[in-house]
Amino acid sequence: MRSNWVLNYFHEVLKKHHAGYFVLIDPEQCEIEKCVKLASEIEQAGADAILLGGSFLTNDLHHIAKALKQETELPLVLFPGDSMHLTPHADAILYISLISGRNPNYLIGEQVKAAPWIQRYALKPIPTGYMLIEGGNKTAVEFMSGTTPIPRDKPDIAGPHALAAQYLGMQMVYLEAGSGAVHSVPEEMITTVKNQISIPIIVGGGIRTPAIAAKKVEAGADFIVTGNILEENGSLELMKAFANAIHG
Ligand code: 1GP
Repeated sequence: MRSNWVLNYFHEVLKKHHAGYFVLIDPEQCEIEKCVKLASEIEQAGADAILLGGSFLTNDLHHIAKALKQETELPLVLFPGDSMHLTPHADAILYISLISGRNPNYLIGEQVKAAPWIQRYALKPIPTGYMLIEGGNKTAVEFMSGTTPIPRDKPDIAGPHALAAQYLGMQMVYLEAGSGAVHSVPEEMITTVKNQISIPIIVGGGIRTPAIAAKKVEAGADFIVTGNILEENGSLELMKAFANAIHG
């Protein structure tokens, strides 16, 4: 039995719905009143958790996380760009290692700097193999991490990366095309990865319609993340449509 209640909750979501829906709030784009309203709508829409994070941060994460937490019962999960993106006002953290890259700072450096703070803040760490997949444009995470994404037509390269994550003991794999990607992660790659691992797969980046989200789930995605599309067009109806498409 896992002692991490957020990870347990994710597995309960998968038992109940087969696939889950995370909505990403980028604190850098967050005007507090708008974000608090969005958090409440995310819950009403039937999403399963809120991810909070981005590649670059100059806003006050403590203030934003505290306000979001007061508004919603959903788990608030940090999705950090680096070891400075931490706050005690969240429930958990995707403890990501950028395994598609070969930059030691994002493989282990930031994780070491963050570890004592995660302990101090009593955040539940969710060890996650983070894989950047070419999405048709240069994304913030590619630039900030100085790593090369896996080519989108090379599922045979993605598969062993995901398997290595599982063998290293990671609890999830995140296939990331990057926020605002022109092309989302190809279904063929999702299926190839799915066939090689048994830990849940998160897929995000450039997913703009519920129909596309449903295709990713059909291909093998366990959790779908949307960010930009809601920040741009944030609407309860659209989020409901995503939640329904993903939950089937
Ligand atoms: C980015 O996967 C997330 O890390 C979400 O991407 O903003 O393109 O939906 P979008």
